[in-house]
Formats: sequence, structure tokens, C-alpha cells
Amino acid sequence: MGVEFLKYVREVSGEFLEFIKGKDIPVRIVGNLDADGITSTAILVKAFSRMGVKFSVSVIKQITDEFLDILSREPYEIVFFVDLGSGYLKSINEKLEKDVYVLDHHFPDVLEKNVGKIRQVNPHLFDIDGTKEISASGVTYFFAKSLDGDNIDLAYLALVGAIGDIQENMGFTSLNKLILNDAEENDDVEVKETFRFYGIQTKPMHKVLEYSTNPYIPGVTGNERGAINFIKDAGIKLMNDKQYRKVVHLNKREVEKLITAIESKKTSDSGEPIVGPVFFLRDEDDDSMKKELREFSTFLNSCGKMSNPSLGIGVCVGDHNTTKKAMGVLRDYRKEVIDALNWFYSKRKSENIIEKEGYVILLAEDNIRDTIIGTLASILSKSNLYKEGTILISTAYTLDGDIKSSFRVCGDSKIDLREIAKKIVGKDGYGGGHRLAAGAVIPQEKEKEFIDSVVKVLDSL
Ligand SMILES: [Mn+2]
Repeated sequence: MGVEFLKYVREVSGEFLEFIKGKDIPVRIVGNLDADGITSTAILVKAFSRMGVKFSVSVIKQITDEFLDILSREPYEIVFFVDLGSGYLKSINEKLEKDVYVLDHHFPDVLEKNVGKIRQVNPHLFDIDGTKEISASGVTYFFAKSLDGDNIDLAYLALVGAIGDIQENMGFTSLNKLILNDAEENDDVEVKETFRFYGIQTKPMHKVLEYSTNPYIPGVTGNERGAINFIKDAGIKLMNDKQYRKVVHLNKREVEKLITAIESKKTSDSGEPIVGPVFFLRDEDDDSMKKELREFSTFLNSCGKMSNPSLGIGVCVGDHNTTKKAMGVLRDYRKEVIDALNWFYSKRKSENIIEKEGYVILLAEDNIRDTIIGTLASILSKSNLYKEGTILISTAYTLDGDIKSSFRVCGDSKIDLREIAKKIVGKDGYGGGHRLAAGAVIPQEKEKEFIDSVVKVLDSL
């Protein structure tokens, strides 16, 4: 599985080692602003630190011509793009007279290993599905492991990145599974069958239910009092020795009671079972947000969405001083996501939400932050609220006068949202992303044309 790909990764890392050997030159790292991009960046930061290679880091939302112009004027001879770059190979090649490495899993605009002075490492070049089998942090992990076998202890970061890109679905497959094997073999990660809720490790049980967005539990999600009553009504003790109990403290009978209570209350069949494999870091303290990998991933995503990626990198590379500050960022983020969900459910019958046969358009305007709108669409697409195959398009205003829009599809589908996004946007803006999670940016004054175009394109499918 992926033998040719891994061979190629070793070849490229070997070339880099050869190139950097004996030279005292700093490397420029540019990463993408989400959990996968932050873990990819952290893996390189850690690997380069171990080699004594100096570096400078930027984490950005997307590559722009302006950004490439700035990079081209910087003195760095080597640039690494992680979790971005493959969609901009032509522009990078035009603008940068440097040795460039692109470690990415987005669909490339040029399906070649070498584009000018760019070396591209991307699973799509090997017929490996970069939306499911490996993420950028996985690509970066294999690169780092080829540089030095000791970097096997970074495997867990690649799992956190893959989870962030929704590549974990009741477990891992393909190359991601190889990474899990490494993490288990190195005694870093253990897998347990338990509740797949967010926060089971660190949060009181009622908080876990209050924060539950998948499934969305009416009267419980976003409602602390409702969550407490729900637990009491289910016949489960809320406290023990004046301490709130956590989900991990429940006995088998209580676990069953809780499952039954949730099943009877949630809005629809959730896309995912409530119980399944959960991944834990062995050496982390029980109350650490790094303990459970999904929670860790959510934290890194929130760092990105709250425009604080360096905090995320700090936590990845093990700076304990940043943890307390990090907890605050995570709390604010969860609140924004829940506010967004509550906004959606309260507006379902209004003109902000257009529900048609086969697709739904959410117009959040300035009610939801543009960095949260994709999260909202992802949660809804997994909630089974709409029929399988329904396309969700959510939009929100950005601070710089654009509209950001996220494209998702409910359940499994053969559809290519990236192509649809491009077609809808046309020349009015930018459309791209992944097959099952795409996005677009258009100027606010083009909102009406955009909606008309959405209707026209989707009605014709
Ligand atoms: Mn990614």
C-alpha cells in the first residue's frame, strides 16, 4: 500500500538532506491555517530543530499573489509549503526563484513531481486519495521519518491532522492506518472503544452533552441546565464526592442508560455511531486537552479559526506554558460553534436558509464568523438532518468585504464539490478545495449573482 509513494518521499527527503548538509542556511516554512496545516508545520519545526536547521514560520489562510511577492523578496533559498501549495504550483513557479518543496494533499493544478524548481510530494500523483487516505501532516510525517527514524514519535501529530481533515471515520484506513501503527508501535497512542463525544476526557459529563454538536441533542446542546436535567432524568448520578463526574467515569450500565437516552432524544439518526474507537496519548495527563486526539485536533482548529496558530504550534511542540492560554481560546471557539448551530436552528424557517430539492443554502451574513461557517456546514452535513447527497452551501461575510462560502455534502457522494465551486464562482471570485469539502470567496457586491449561479448550477445537476 502506497509503496511507490513512500519510496518517492524517501527520494525527496534524501535530496533535501544532501542539499542542506554542511550548509548553515535557514529554511522558510509556510503552513495552512487549520489543524492539518498546524500539525504539518509542527512536524517540520520539530524535525528541523532536531537537525539543527534554522527556520522561520508563517501560517496563512491561503496563498495569494501578494504573499508570493513578499516571499520572493525574502532572503531564504529554500521554502517548504505544507498543506497548501499544490493548487498554486503555476503561480509559485512564476514568482519564486527558490528551491521549493510542496508537501500537500490538495488536488494539484499540475500533476507532476517537478514543476520548475518545485518538488511536489502529493498522494494524488500516485492515485492515492488525498481526501481520505492521507492528509498533509501524514505526508509531512513520512518526509520527517525519512529524514530521521527518531521522528516516529511525531506520528501522533499526523493522526491529529488527519482527524482535523475528517479523514478518521470509525478508525483510519490506508496510509493513515500505517501512521497509526507507527504511533502504537512507539507506545505513544492507544485506542479504546468508548463514547466518540468531544471532551469525554477533560469535561464534566453535562458539559460534554452541552457541547455535543454531532449528534445535536435538542434542549441539551448549548443548554447547561437542559444537559443536567437530561442526565438526572436518565437516572445517572451527576456528582461523586462533590465533584462533577466525567463520561470516562461511567460504569457499563450507566453507559447503556446514556446511549438509550441520547438515541431517544436526538433529532435524527446521526451519521455516526455514538460509541466507537477513540485515540489517546498515553503519556499525557488525564485532564490535558492533548490526551484525546479529536479534542486536540479541535483545539488546533480553534487556534487557526481564532487567528492564533502559533499557540497551536507551541502546544504541538510541547511548550507547557501555552496550555492555560490555549484553554481559553478553545472555550471561546466552542461557544461560537454552538452559537452558530443555535442560529441555524432558529433561522430554519427564515429567508436566511433556502432549502431546495437536493441542496440547502445558508446565508449567515455577519451573524457567524467567516472562519466558523465551514465548521457549521461540516457538522450539519454529518447530522443526517438532510437526505444523503444533499449539498450544503453556507456563506458568511468576511471583514475585508468578501463573502466566504463553504460547500459540503451530506453522507457519502460521488460528487466533486471543487468542480462545482469553480463552476458557480466563474470569473467572479475564487473556488476550490477538496472533492468533498470545497469553498469559494467572492466580493460582497456579487452576492445576488452568486446565489443565482448556485441555483442555476445545482438545479442543472
Ligand atoms: Mn489538509
